Amino acid sequence: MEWWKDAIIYQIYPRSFQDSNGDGIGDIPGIISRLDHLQELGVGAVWLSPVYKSPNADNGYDISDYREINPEYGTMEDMERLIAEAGKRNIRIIMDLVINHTSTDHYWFRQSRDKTSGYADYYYWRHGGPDGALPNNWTGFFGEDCWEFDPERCEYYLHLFARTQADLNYHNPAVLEEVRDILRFWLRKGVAGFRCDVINILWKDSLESGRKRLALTGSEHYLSLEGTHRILRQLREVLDEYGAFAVGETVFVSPEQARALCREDELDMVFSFEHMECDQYFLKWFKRKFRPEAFFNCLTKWQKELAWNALYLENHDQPRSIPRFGSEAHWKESGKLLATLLLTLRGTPFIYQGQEIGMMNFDFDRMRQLNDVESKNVEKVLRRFHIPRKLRWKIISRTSRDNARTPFQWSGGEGAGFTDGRPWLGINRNCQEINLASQEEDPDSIWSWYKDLSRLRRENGVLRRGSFVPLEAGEQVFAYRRELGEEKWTVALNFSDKPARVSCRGGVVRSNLGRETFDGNLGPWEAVILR
Ligand code: TEU
Ligand code: CA
Repeated sequence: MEWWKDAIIYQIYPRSFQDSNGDGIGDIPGIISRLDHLQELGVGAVWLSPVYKSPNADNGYDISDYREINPEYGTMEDMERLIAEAGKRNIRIIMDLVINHTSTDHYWFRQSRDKTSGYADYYYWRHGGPDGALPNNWTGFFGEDCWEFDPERCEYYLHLFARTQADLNYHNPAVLEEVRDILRFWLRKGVAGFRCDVINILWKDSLESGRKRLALTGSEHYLSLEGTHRILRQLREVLDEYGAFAVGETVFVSPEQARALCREDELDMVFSFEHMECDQYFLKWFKRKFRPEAFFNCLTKWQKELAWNALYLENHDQPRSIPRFGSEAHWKESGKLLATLLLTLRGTPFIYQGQEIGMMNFDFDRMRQLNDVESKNVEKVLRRFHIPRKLRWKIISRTSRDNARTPFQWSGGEGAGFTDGRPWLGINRNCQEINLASQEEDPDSIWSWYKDLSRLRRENGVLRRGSFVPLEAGEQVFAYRRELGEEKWTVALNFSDKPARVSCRGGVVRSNLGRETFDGNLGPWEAVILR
């Protein structure tokens, strides 16, 4: 039963969602206290970013025990209560499965430092070359080397991410068995499935040096290889024992590679990244002016080339979408326009916490306010290239993942209703203007629009299951139709500060400018849904 084709899924970054015990860190009891908010939004599932035991080098994406809850977030009883309380509201829980790597605090890694232990080759250990050369020339995702020397074992271990995130070696069959057991452990607890972290890089076909690249040298040895498909098929066997769901986070996939991953015997859907690259040059750190037409053409390509898409504009790795794809000057209209895009395309929409109230990028002004390991590592690289401090800050601040990780703004008061303690990451001072409480009573708010469109989608199969028919993808306007049987709905979105004209017509179902009839004229940042 493909419940995930009818549901809207909400992503929670637990550290920043709701603190319940005043330590300034979001936690599971806090999430439970906010389930009515999610029910009101009409979500069918929550993707919970990692809550497992972790030293927090990468805020939980460095796991030291897959079967223990990080005490900062609560207890296993809290987790079981969350699953139960969500279930009472028909909200499924999806766990974040991070199995490309573990923390170097993990028992397996600590044991593997001893060459004679049964865990010796759970990871990739290699000797360096002569005169201290690293085992190969690969470069990592966080801008640093991929090899760290361990003085105990006197060898290097591979880490494509932070140095305390050691890559697991799937050439060792014991590793996959351990992972299958971890899936069963959580499926037996009643979770509905998993969001699979960087799942298309699990299999490394060799550790040979690769062709020099500007980023990710060596990625031809692990990106979307056949070995990864073999692993996914063995994970799917366990998922099928429980009728469970899996969405893959698949970096750099093409539609063709995505199709090869989205199959009965592998993943249900994948997050692609291409539409998130329309405001950058070769790397996300080198921003360029957002190009709406490229964005529309990319979305159209993926709508046509994939039977089913995971739809997203924000997550815990991406800056906020209104300043990026919309307009700060037209904050409310463009926030609603982006919501309309997300909730009327074909696929499963993912709403990231705070997106439903139009939260914006952080208001920090210096590096020491940041937490994100990726931002800190990249800043070190820029420093090595003698980039001056002001320019370093400009490059980092526009792209840093911390933009999406500032605490949820529930209300305008001290602590924004997130905490009455000292928050682990700064709360945006705009919480006076942007917060849920001030929007709940306002029928014209971004929050009200998300709720309304969520219901519109729930009540109209054409939005959930209809086909996608492209109409216009120009400098300003993106227009498309959704068709199911006799139902033909048109969506027209003006991604610009200037009025626009479109040829499509119809009765107005919704307009974010409150228009009652439609004559083909779209105001700045106007979104219309026509029938
Ligand atoms: O992200 C994988 C990843 O490649 C992103 O970090 C990407 O490089 C970039 O940040 C977005 O363009 C996953 C998790 O989502 C991320 O939070 C983790 O840091 C990473 O894997 C390691 O687990
Ligand atoms: Ca807390």
